[in-house]
Amino acid sequence: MNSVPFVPHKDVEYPSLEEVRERVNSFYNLLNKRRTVRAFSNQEVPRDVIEKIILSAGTAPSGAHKQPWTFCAIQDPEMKTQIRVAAEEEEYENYHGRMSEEWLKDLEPFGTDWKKPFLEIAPWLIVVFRKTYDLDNGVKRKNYYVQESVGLASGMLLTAIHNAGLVSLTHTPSPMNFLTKLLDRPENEKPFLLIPVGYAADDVQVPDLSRKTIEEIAQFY
Ligand code: IYR
Repeated sequence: MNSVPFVPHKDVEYPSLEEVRERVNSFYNLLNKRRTVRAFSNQEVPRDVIEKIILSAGTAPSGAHKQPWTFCAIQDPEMKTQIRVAAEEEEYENYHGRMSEEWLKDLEPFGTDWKKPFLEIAPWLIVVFRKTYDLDNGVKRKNYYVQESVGLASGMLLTAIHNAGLVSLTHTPSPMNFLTKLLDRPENEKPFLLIPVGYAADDVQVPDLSRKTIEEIAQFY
């Protein structure tokens, strides 16, 4: 049997309660400053930074440790233009009939429309793909809890981007299958999220939103 040996977990820590409190506070304060941004600067971000952010996302837990994700990082201007054109074609249809009145009303506070200039302006686009199954020399291998696993990895990707001092947008042009084609991905990969990454534009504005309270989001038993 091809079993994986167990080894001592050397990196386990036993911080004092005081330190635990300090850490939960400072991490919350950091994450609470994250905002989704729709106006990017074209200032470059080097590839090694993006690689480390992707490696951070790749530390996420996954069903049976299958790591069912591929992160496509796009810097090439021509490819970004192709993605913008294809995304705007879909979004035009979404905003002109495919989205319900209720949905359009819910989006009003964000000022979104079918135009997606950030897809060309942001220095990087990261497209997260979920691997519905693995292909092992043409043989199909099952993956488990793919949505959950890729959702976790994407959350960690956004956290790593924010921790780096960069900004991101969780963008979901719909339908997204044009990304499979443009990026030439195999049939076992489905687009999950399209995430522009970079620096915010100098004059960036965000909607004045508040987050739910602990009472609203948690129940203790
Ligand atoms: N995908 C569209 C619409 C959209 C939908 C939701 I839900 C949002 O939170 C934001 C936008 C777009 O990107 O404009």
